[in-house]
Amino acid sequence: MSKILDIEKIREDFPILKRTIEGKPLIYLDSAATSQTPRCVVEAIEKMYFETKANVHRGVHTLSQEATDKVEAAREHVRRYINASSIEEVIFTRGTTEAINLAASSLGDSFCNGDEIILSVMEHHANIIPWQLLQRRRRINLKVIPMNDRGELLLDEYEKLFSDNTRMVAIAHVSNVLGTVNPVKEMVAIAHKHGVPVLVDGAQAAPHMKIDVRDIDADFYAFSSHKMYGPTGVGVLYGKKKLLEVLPPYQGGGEMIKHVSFEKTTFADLPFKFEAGTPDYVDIAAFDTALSYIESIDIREIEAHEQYLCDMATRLLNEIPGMRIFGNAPHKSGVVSFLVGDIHHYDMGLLLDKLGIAVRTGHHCAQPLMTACGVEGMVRASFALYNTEEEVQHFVEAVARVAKMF
Ligand code: 7TS
Repeated sequence: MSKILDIEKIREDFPILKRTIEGKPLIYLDSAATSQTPRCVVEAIEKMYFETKANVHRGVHTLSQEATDKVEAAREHVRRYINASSIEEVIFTRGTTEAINLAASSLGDSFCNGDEIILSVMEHHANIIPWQLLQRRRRINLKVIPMNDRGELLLDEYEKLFSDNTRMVAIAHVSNVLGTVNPVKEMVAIAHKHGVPVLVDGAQAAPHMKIDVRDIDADFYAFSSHKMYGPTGVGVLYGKKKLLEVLPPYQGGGEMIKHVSFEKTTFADLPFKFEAGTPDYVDIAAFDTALSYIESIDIREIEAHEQYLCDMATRLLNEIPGMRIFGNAPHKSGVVSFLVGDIHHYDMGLLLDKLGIAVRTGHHCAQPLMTACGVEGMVRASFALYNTEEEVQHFVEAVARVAKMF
């Protein structure tokens, strides 16, 4: 029995969990796609709209200053949360996808034909396509770290991929499909030995474990608020100050400049150089509340609870005849991806939905990984702090029931 968190009390914070689907209580097992949002975060959004809505970083009037203070307080909170050295290293974006596009686009300016970027086979498309788009501007090559049958990256093979032309490594901290927690600290150390910077895609790590960018020594680290009980439309790109300082801006527009003339424009200091236009300041302010919510529970307890549910789901699912679980690394975060016999993932997802259970089906925006696993899609259950043992039990019974129908 998991005694780690007072789940019933936590569930009270998430009104959506009281919903029914097809007359059945909702069992939400798709938090890796997007997590649900506690009442306090929605209230923070409402309060901002009703009391403090004004554009930020401009205007001397009180509302604008209050709104600016909230955004900058959120930035300081993110800094603390990931243990960055300074707020200049915290850039707000629309999400992980935009954060990686920003990094790839700005870094790409200095890449030359023949340069190489190392990615892994388990990357989400958000950490593949921005680098492929760069290939339109520069004839760079992508090299791919392979994995073993358990879904662990092969570090020996990784080391062999480095050459004099390697300019960048971009890897997921946690796979959104396999749940593998990659040894990013070790992988960063290997890259740094070769003088190569590393971008870590933390979209699936930041909601589940303590992130310390300085301990990992990541050069860039990207994540999304909406997977961390926060609002949609907000993400973060952390970057080491000395690297960000020399990168060109990603987008141009208001608030990212020092001085503009038609002859010559100079850019604002960090982090504003990378934040063109009006940011999603309402949601950034509410992200601050989401981080406080996580801290009020303690990320280590959340991690232990999710680990417990994941282990339980894996053990019970494995008892179902024909079950194939993808990703069996010893160090896994809270997702279980699977197929049963030759039941199409889409059919499984639809039938589970009829039983009130929300899972994700398909290629999970990781088609190269699907190809490596020899499948077109999978069913994925992902866990968050509000899921219960009873839900896992119901979910496994439902999968077994659907399996019997075919
Ligand atoms: N990187 C990883 C590892 C992800 O899992 C995702 C989203 C992203 C990047 C992109 O994040 P976004 O917030 O910019 O969209 N992953 C998923 C998923 O697994 N199911 O839906 C979205």
